[in-house]
Amino acid sequence: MKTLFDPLVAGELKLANRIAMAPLTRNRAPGAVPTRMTATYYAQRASAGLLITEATAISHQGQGYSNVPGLYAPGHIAGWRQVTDAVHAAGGTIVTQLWHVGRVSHTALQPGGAAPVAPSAITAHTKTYLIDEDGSGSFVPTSAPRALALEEIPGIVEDYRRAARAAIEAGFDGVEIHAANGYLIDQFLRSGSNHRTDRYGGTIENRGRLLLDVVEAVVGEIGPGRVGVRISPVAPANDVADPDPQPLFTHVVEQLARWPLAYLHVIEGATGGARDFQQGEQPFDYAALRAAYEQAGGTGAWMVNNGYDRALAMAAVAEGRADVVAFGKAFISNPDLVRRLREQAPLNPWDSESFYGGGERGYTDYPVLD
Ligand code: 8OZ
Repeated sequence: MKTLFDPLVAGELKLANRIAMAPLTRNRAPGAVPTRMTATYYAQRASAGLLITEATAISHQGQGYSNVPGLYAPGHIAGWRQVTDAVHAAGGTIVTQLWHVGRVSHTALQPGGAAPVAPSAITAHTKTYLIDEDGSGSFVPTSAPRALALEEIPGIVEDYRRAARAAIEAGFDGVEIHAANGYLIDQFLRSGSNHRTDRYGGTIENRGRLLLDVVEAVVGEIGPGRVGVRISPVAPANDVADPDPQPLFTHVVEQLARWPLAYLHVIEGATGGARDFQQGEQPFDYAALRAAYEQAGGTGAWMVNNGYDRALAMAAVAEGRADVVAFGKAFISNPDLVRRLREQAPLNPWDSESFYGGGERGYTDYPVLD
C-alpha cells in the first residue's frame, strides 16, 4: 500500500515523497523580483516532494497584486535562479506556477494604467492587494476590465510560452499552468465570466480552447513531462461561476490527456474553504473526473488539494484516490512539514496576518523540530 512518504516519478519530475507545497501568494517580491529571502523560504521547505512556487506573472498585463513575482524580464530570471539553486542544493524539486490574472487586477498595476483584460467586459466582485509607497498594504476592489479582441489571444499564448522558456532558464524543473481560482484561463472556462461569441466562448469546447492553446504552446516549448495544470472545478474564487461544471471539466481533462503531462492538480471544493462546496445542482464527482482523464489515456499524476490533514491525506494516497497531496497554509508555518507528518509531530499554527507582504516575520522564521 502506498503512503505519503513513498517516492513518485511524475513525467520528468522526481518526487522524493507525495507531499507537495501548494502555490502560496506571499507578496514579497518588490519589482516582481524574488529576493535572497525568497530563496531561503523555499530552500527551508525543500523536503517537500514537490515545491510549487507562488503564482508568477507571465507578463506585466498578467500581474494583479503588488509585489508578486514575474517571469517576463531578465531580472526576474536572475532572481528566481537564486531560488532554484538554493532548492536544488537542498535536494528539492521545484516548479513555478505560470499566472495571468485577467480581470483580477487594478489599473494601478497595469502597463500605462490601462484596464485589465478579460474574456468579457464583466467586472469581478472581488479584491486585489495593493501596497502603498509607505509599505502599507490594503485590499481594494478590482478595476473594470475590457474584453480581449480575438487577435490578442495568440499574443497571450505566446507570453505563456515565453514564460515557460524563462522558467527553464531560471533553473526550474517544470511549470504549473494556473487554470484555477478565477484567473484568466478560469475566466474563459466558466460561463459566468465568458460571454464571448467567437471561437473562445459559448460551447464547452470553445471555453476550453484558451487553456488547451496554452498547454500546447508550453508543452511544445519545454516538453509535456515538465508541465502540470491546476484546476478548481467548483471554486467560486474571484467571482467565477458555472452552473454545470462536471461536463466542462470532463472535457478539459479528456483533452489534457492528449499529452503525457507531469500532473493534474485539482482543488476540491471552495479554495481555502469548504471541501463540499458545490456549484450547479449535483455534487461534483472528482472520482468520475479522474476516471474520465485516465479513460482518455491521461498518465499525469493526480494531485489533490484543499483542507487535507494527515489522516485525510494518508487515506487518499492509500486508497489510490490521489497520487500526491498538496498542503498550503501548513507549509507556511512548518518548513519541515514532511518530517512532522512522518513523525506525527504537532504542527506550528500559522499567522494569517503575515501571509501577504512584509519581511522575514511569518516567512522564514517558523521553527523546525529539534
Ligand atoms: C491569495 C491571494 C492572492 C492570490 C490564487 C494566486 O488564489 C492566488 C492568490 C491567493 O490562486
